[in-house]
Amino acid sequence: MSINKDYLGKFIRATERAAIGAFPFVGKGDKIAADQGSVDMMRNELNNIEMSGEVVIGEGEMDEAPMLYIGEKVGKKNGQSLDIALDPLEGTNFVANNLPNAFSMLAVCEKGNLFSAPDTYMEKIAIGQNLPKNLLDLDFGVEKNLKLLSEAKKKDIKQITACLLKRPRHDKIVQSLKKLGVQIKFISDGDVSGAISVVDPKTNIDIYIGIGGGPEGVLAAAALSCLGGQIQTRLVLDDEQKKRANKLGIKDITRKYNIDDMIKGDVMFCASAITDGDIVEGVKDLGDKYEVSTFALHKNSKIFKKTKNYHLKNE
Ligand code: VTB
Repeated sequence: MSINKDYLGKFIRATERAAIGAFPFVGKGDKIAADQGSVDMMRNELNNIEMSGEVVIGEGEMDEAPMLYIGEKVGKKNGQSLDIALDPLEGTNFVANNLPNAFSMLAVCEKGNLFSAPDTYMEKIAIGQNLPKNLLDLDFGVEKNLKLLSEAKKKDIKQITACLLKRPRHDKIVQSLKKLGVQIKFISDGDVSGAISVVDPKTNIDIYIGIGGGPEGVLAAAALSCLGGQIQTRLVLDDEQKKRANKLGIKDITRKYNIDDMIKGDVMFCASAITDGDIVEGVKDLGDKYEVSTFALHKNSKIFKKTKNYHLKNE
């Protein structure tokens, strides 16, 4: 089964409206207001879509009562049954501080096909397309993984670029990468676009590695699944989080997830840039309207596109 391709335009509109919702807060230092602006807009749009949608990755759990909580039903309850992972504002710091790479994004699978990762940390290792399936493994360690990648890509290890979040928890990985002579590209936040960069030859990034958010790992997996990339992940949980993971139906908390374990079957992915991004340009204020750019993917219909749409301000 496939997701009806007519949905893609509607999901593009949902991330574009969410990007517009956050746009007035660019550079205003208020992460919470920016997030709320994008959540409100995305929720409105999703509820206009003829689908029986359910949020499986969202803004939090029901008892915290946010909008777009995990389990919230969205849409007009009359179309295809779809599961949605969403992040109306990925990169709240980027918006607050007017830095590049803030996005509104979502991923959609048919009911039951999208891994409902808890909002905890997750180990991740991602590589691009045209490489042997399941080439790398989180348990191999940095050195073996980098050697395997360098052999498979027929590229000297010193020519390999690894992208990772700049965090003290990655000091050991960084040490190993430096020892191997690998080039490092640090990012300060926004590890969905960091992980996706492995499939974009323009970025020159060969591997994404390290610990980031669990929901962000699934969103990255959705995009990579459309584009033939790979990602392996494993949840990183403290005791309280183990209970939450259990609630989401995760029995084996030490399990490693390959991309097909997280994203089954068909998938759509949309990311609209709020501030200028490596993938697409940010929202532009054109006076009476906004110009919004989106990276939109649909696996089964092989649609991989960057689009630009205009939204009247008095809509
Ligand atoms: C990443 C990144 C997010 O959080 O998941 C990161 O994608 C991980 O958390 O944009 P820490 O900041 O605690 O390291 C963000 O940077 C912010 O949600």
